[in-house]
Amino acid sequence: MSALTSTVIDPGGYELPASHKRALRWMLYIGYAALTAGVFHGLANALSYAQIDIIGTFPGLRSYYQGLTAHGVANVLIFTFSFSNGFLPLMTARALSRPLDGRVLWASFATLVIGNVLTIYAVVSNRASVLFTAYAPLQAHWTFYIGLALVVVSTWLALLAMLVVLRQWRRENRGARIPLLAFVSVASYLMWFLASLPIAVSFLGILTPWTLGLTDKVDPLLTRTLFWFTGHAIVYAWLLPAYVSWYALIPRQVGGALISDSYARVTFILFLLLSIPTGFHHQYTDPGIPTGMKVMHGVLTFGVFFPSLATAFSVMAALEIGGRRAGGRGLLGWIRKLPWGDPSVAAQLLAMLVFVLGGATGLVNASYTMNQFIHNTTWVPGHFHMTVGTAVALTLMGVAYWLIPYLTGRALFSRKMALASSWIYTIGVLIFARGMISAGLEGMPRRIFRAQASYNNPSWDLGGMLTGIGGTLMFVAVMLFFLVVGLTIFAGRKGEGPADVPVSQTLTAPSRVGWELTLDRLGLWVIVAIALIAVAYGPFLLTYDVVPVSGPFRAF
Ligand code: HAS
Repeated sequence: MSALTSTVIDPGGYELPASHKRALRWMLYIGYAALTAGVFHGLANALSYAQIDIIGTFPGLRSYYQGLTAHGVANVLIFTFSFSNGFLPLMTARALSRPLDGRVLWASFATLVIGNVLTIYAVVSNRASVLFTAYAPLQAHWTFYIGLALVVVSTWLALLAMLVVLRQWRRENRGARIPLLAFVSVASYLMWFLASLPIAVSFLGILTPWTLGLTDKVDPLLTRTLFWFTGHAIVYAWLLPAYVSWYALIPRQVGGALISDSYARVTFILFLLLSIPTGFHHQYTDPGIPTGMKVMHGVLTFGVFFPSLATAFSVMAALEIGGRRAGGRGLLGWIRKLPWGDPSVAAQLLAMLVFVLGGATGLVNASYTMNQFIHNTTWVPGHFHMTVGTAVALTLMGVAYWLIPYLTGRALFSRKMALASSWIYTIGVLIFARGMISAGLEGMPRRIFRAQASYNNPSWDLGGMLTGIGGTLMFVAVMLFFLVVGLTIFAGRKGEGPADVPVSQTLTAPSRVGWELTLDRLGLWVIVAIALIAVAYGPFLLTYDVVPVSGPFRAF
């Protein structure tokens, strides 16, 4: 029990300059606005599986695929990265108690805005109905590729802002360990930086010249491969900001403590190393990729499963400490003692619980043979609505319940409404995913406009109906969330926001000697990550014969 009380406490109290807070706040607002805009299309897609067509009620919307593109781009690309651009630099500056470089921060903001405007133009004008998985042969307008490339550049600028402040801090604190909150924030975006290079090459070097008519034909398999090189790691770029909260904030919010500083660092280093060399598991069914390469990526996918498993143990232990400190007894009595009435905590606990199911379905996807059954069925959206759609989205909603009050200085408008939103969302996603998963096992294809499909199968009816019901509940929950955030910004009681970021305590201080010092050598880990990527992708890319066979298709 004494171990549960001896904790390393963050000194706290650093206040960011007001103009930095403003830039970070606006990036978060863009993210949460994208979440809200995207779920309107999400509702339409979910209802279409229940054979209810509301797509016609969207003014200016020309096809199901235009709506599906808008949903994917807004919810998994704009929401997640706008949030991270605001959240990760904020956490870094706060942990290092130093201001960010204001010019880089505002440059990141400006690039994000311009990228968004171009992307929205392309999607809204139906010039880019290529879905969020943008590769050949479907072709989009140049504004789509340049717009998304600029969003990526904005994330690089956010990373630069973090690296600059980290370098300054290291110069002034030679030999000191990087505070954990800063370490995990920087490691998250370092991984994403490496992962995002191929998609930038594909969008700017291959697809933009193609859409501008500078080249006639492109190689679809090459653009798919470059997309999935980035495209699997992207899911961890979405996940890691949520993990930053689960490791470095939630333990404090529940009155617990992180069990081990090094354990957390090792987990993030494993993500840096293993998130990227796994992309072929999205291409198990693609011809033209040697089976040996697919198997290697399959094995590494089981490798990247491990740090999430480790996270489950570590986060659970931190929660248990909190629950026991609050008087929880017995094997599971501590769970009831967690602060379920705190909407920020409740949202994130529910997100974790749903992620257990999301992770389990990921294992099925990753298995080379089982993947053949579920690939391109609704099983896959069932999986990813429990991962990015809940583990990430619900966590980021939970974070908003303290972060928006912290940045605006206004009290959360309604705890009850916020709590209701999280519970409705969780119930909704469980019904939704149950529908998608079971219908997927019956072979219902994903990405079909079932409301008007000329082929159908009665065995999909139950799954389709559950998808529609669950999706409607998720929509209602996000509307409630939007209301709470909007009312907090405009009508929350002034001067009542939290004074500080809830930085976790750790049971033991980071070691100042021995092998653990190596953990902080982020440059070294980046080099190891590059070496692993070279092993996993090098043989394929170096021997691949590029065959530009595909002209442009604008199908919808
Ligand atoms: Fe995935 C497809 C494999 C995780 C997202 N995935 C997708 C797609 C998306 C996506 C968007 O191998 C579709 C892309 C498309 O449009 O085609 N995925 C995995 C595996 C994992 C995994 C092995 N995926 C994610 C995450 C995502 C995400 C995370 C978003 C953020 N996925 C695949 C594969 C495919 C795929 C194949 C291709 C399928 C195909 O054929 O098309 C693993 O990383 C999962 C590990 C997770 C765990 C769970 C740990 C649980 C934790 C919670 C602990 C709970 C606590 C609760 C502490 C091991 C950490 C305590 C609370 C109390 C109250 C006590």
